[in-house]
Amino acid sequence: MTPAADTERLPYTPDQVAEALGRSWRTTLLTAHRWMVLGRTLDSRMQALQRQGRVGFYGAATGQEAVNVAAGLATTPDDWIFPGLREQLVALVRGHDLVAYAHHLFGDARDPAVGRNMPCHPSAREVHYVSMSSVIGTQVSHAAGLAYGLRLRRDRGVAVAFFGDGATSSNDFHAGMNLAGVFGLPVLFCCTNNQWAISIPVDRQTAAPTLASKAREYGLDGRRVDGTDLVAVYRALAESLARIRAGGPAEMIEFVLYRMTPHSSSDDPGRYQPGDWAARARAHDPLDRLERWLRENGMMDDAASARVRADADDTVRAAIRTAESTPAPAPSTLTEGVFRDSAPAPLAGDP
Ligand SMILES: Cc1ncc(C[n+]2csc(CCOP(=O)(O)OP(=O)(O)O)c2C)c(N)n1
Ligand SMILES: [Mg+2]
Repeated sequence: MTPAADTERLPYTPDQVAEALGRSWRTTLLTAHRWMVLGRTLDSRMQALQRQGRVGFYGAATGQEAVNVAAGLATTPDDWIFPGLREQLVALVRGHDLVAYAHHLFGDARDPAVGRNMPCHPSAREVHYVSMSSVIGTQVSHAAGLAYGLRLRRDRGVAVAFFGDGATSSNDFHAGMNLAGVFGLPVLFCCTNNQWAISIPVDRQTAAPTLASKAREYGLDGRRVDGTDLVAVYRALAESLARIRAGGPAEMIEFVLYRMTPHSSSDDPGRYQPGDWAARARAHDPLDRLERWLRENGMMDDAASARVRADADDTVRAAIRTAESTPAPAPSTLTEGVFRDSAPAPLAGDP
């Protein structure tokens, strides 16, 4: 399976970008750049902290920031996000507080889930960001189910499900796509094809010519988009969301991109990736591509870029400092919200 057309830089004129992003295209690009830098900064800090033993686990989204930021900007508050492992930036762009997310990463007393979930598995009710299910592919059918509810309630929202290339081999992918197709549900399936399911490359995962082609077999529109091109990603998402919001059927977009980090902090890709993978992935870095375009078109210089990076670094470090100095959840919280009474009475005969 070949990736989307390789391009050295975003091949657009400013007029073409304006047409793709609308009247406030300059603000959109600069806002997207700021968020992409924030995501990149958070990933690199958290990976270092995990290595230092300060957080238990981390799954980076490095290389996938264009999709996450564009999704955060193109969706509306009515929409619902069903993430995989790498979409936390979508929640932040939609308004989830970075400090709250840092509390979650440290599993401390102010973590909205009071330390019950693995780090990197947040939920953010206020921005309709549903808790990630670690069971690969299940969010595809969860999203279709919620979309069924939205249809019944005549709600304007669209359910947006994110899942990896590997997830397209799961039972739940089949169940969710089929349900969405049969009932014409308001759901947008976003496949982030980073070309690896841990150690399994995408061409060992499926004999289908593309992942987007799978959608067509369920009667849905399936398109491939270069997931490292912020403009193309934003336009594709905005167009699909508008069609679905207007009553159109579910759609799937396959975003082709490159996993630039290990699968997670528990992985060693040196054992299975070809030696030139890292260099190939770096050549398709979505942040580099956007920043180069901004510089070539007079919208960014060294000073502005350094400022954005310094701001992101300050913001991320401050959030981490706050979370790291927060105590662990009290042991008594273990059963709160789980049982009606604070702890179940021991069974007769228990020691
Ligand atoms: C049902 C199930 N099988 C296996 C796993 C172990 N597992 C965790 S992540 C992963 C690969 C996922 O790959 P992909 O869907 O491409 O997403 P990516 O991690 O690349 O974003 C696997 C097999 C799991 N969590 N759930
Ligand atoms: Mg993958």
